[in-house]
Amino acid sequence: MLYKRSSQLFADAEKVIPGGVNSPVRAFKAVGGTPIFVKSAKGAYLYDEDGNKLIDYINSWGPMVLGHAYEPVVEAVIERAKLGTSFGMPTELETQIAALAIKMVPNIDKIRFVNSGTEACMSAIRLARGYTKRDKIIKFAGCYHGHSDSFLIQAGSGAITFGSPNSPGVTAGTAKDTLLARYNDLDNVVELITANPNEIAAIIVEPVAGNMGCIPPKEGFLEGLRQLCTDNGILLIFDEVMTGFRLAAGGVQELVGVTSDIVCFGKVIGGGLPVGAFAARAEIMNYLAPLGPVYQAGTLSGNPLAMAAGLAMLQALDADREVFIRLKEKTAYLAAGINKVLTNNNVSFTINTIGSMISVHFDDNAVVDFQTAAKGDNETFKKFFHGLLQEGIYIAPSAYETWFITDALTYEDLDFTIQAIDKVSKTF
Ligand code: KE4
Repeated sequence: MLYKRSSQLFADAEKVIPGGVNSPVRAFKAVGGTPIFVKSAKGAYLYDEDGNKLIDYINSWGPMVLGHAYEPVVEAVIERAKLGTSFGMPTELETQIAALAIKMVPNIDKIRFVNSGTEACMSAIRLARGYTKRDKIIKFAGCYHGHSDSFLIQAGSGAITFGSPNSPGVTAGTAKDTLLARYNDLDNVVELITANPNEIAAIIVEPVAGNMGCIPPKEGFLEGLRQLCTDNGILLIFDEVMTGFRLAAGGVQELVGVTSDIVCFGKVIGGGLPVGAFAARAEIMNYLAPLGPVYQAGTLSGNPLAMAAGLAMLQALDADREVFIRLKEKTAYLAAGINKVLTNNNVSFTINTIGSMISVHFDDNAVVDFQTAAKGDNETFKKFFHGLLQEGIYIAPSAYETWFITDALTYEDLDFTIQAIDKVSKTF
């Protein structure tokens, strides 16, 4: 596979865009090399600027759960664009997609649309703080909720000190209100709650973590968070930007039967256009302006094109609930195949998977939190990434990401991928 034109395009991009990309993970910093520039995509395949065809296991980091250029979504956007692209005024479309999301997702009465997952999570935190009149939040090391200041925090030494900024530009004043816990560690959460009585507004969690690779919740973890929040007047926020409308129609709340107080969405809900959303029962959502005192706004929130794409996507998923079973079966088939070939080739690895999310970690140990995810051998991962790329397979350019399976993948694609992994892993 040659990437001559992508390399030239990247050099051009670097002159006018910081790092040549509009989102850092695209720059291949974790794996080396230069990013692939996409010309087009259809179904399970990307077509890059050098004429290469790649099987896509990222699918825009999750949105393309039914494959790229999914006909009903494309048609909906084309037809809607002819009617005007943005008004800054309400449209019936917003009510239609809101009503459908509320039908599909448990325990929500109202939903507010925004333009990204970051905006959804940022707004959910503000709403929780306004509703509870408390300042602090708990998040988990390795969970990513977008680039809002409150989330760009890493643990200070020890488990119950305040967070410290892990990005310049985040103030100490902001960091002090973010407490960091270890994922899948309820005792650690109890420590934080005990050390900060009546001060914690919310616990925000990826109910299935996807930003340290894929890390499912341990048995009882989410149930334990639910009970701790209920007992301590804390709002439980499920960040389902990745998992929403992907792991089940009703997301992880449906999958595991644990309800959050606020749930955040992104990715799939926009059908590939910029949409985020946050939702809750009415007594919480009614705290939002213009009804309540918590301010939140956006010029392009509820944008008609984005709503048309999201509505077409949700309608397709709602009409064919079997898709979630197909996605799970395809992912399980892929996981079994990878397990077989990596075992045969004496590779140290762990595969984490749930529903249509999967990640491969080059370490024998169980990967259950950020600390264990960080033990993966990144040099092997880099060989894995580039080896697969040469075979025409595009996986996440970072060991701390999840692969997103699309229903457009065929079993021939999966077999091709497994054979490529067999070939590449023989070189480790
Ligand atoms: P956006 O602002 O990127 O739409 O969503 C932020 C976000 C929030 N919550 C979760 C669980 C997320 O995974 C994300 C964004 N995911 C990353 C991929 N790990 C987006 C890729 C990127 O940053 O370019």
